[in-house]
Amino acid sequence: MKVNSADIVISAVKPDQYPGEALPEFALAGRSNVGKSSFINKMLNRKNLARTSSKPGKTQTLNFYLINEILHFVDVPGYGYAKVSKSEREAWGKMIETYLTNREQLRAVVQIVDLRHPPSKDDVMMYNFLKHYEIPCIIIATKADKIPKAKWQKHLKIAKETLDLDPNDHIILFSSETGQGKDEAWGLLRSYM
Ligand SMILES: Nc1nc2c(ncn2[C@@H]2O[C@H](COP(=O)(O)OP(=O)(O)OP(=O)(O)O)[C@@H](O)[C@H]2O)c(=O)[nH]1
Ligand SMILES: [Mg+2]
Repeated sequence: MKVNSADIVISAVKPDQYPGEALPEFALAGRSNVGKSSFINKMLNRKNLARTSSKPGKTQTLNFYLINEILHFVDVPGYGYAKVSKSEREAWGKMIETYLTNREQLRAVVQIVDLRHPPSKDDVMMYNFLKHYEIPCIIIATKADKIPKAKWQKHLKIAKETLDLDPNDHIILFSSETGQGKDEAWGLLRSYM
């Protein structure tokens, strides 16, 4: 996919703020600091359009990006971030759940996991949540650049087993550093458009 234009449209916290257009939409999901915003930037060839940080908890709202005037990416706050208050965490959880379970435009969720480690309990919960609501999902195992190539397949297998991945679901090796997996990810996203 050749990205000619990519801009933030709105940072939303509730449904009446979501963009009104009926464009296909893809939302990110994943642990805080796993690399959701970095994934968006890599896919769009933009350095810091989606704000990233080495500290978890950077993304705090639902951030809608319009791409080539034909689709939206939605950046989402990460889960499992211990340093926010319980009430704040609950508010984020509600905001994300409301979005994921009601948004008609949502074509698929891109769930990001860290290839270096087995998926966490929260990752498994998120995956099961998507399955329960029959929301199509694409799993991205990112930060592949951080482990030797010889270990990729072993780690991928652990990720599949830990998530108990549906054989129909795809998991893609990815790196926001090197761009590995980018074409494959676009190919899959296209198939949902
Ligand atoms: N080496 C490497 N670092 C990455 C990769 N993806 C993300 N990072 C780094 O991981 C950190 C977190 O990235 P973000 O994209 O901000 O993570 P996030 O999931 O959006 O985090 P929250 O917004 O807090 O939920 C940053 O320091 C990124 O540079 C990757 O593929 N490889
Ligand atoms: Mg982020």
